[in-house]
Amino acid sequence: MRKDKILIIGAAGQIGSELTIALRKQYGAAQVFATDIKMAGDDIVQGGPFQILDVMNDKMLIHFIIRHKITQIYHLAAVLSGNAEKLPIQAWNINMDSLLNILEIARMVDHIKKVFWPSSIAVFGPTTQKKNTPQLSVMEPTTVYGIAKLAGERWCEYYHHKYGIDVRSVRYPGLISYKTEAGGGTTDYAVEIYFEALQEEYYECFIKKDTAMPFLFMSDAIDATLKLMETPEHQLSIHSSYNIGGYSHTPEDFYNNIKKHIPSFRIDYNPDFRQAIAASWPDSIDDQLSRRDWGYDPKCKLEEMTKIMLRQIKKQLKQ
Ligand code: AKB
Repeated sequence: MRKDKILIIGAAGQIGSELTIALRKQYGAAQVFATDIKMAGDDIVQGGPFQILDVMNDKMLIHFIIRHKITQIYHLAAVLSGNAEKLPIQAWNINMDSLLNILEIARMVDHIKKVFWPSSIAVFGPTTQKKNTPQLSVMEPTTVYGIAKLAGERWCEYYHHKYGIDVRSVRYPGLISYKTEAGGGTTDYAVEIYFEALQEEYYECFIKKDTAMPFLFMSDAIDATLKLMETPEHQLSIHSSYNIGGYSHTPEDFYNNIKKHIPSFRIDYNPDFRQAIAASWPDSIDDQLSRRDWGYDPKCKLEEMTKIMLRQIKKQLKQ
């Protein structure tokens, strides 16, 4: 078993709740310290060390990291795009200050070897090439979440160049998962639609039917994250954040796919403020650098994903 000791911040969230389980399998449960500002699910709390921890409290954070001799940090806590638009300054403060807390601690504490921090397709904006968006591109995000992610990427690269911090990141597209419902994002409709299809056989979608965005199933997102973190540092050419694509879909694609399994499923489109956010993001992503540098290779396409989502949510609803 490896000696790494891993801290996960945001272990109760959409990514954290699945990444914690995957990391515990890989490193051993006792080595992975799951934390969040709120209580996590039973499998996280009972499957290994869990503690309530606020990433904004830098004194408690550094104390925790030194006491447990943490060597890797996964900082997943964030206010997502939709919620951030409602409280822009608070969202900026939380998203930026928490990252800077982690980067500063990584600079000061010798035993921290690696940091993972997620960026997002939200770093792009309406002036970016929409289809097959390149790694290096025009970046003029129009959301507070996107502005913070772009600034965060710059800080990660700055800490890498100036202090040699090994911080790694990917620009996640919309993530689709059944375990924890997404919270406050623009791509959340693609999770909600499955829950509503099974519970109500009806969904009112807040994005227009033909607006495309890139999506990735959670198992591929977890796989990508672990792969990037395992790659020898000298193979990495990007120290801000890597583009990772997935599969480009519209709400209508999800609807038509679900309808194959639930013929009575109905949908209405009632776009809200998140439509403008979705319209400003890329349709699809060029991820050739991720494929070349660390072997990114997503597998789960829409048909397969729909089968898994419906099967797993049905199981959950019965419990
Ligand atoms: C959101 O919709 O805010 C997130 C993201 C794409 O970063 N899922």
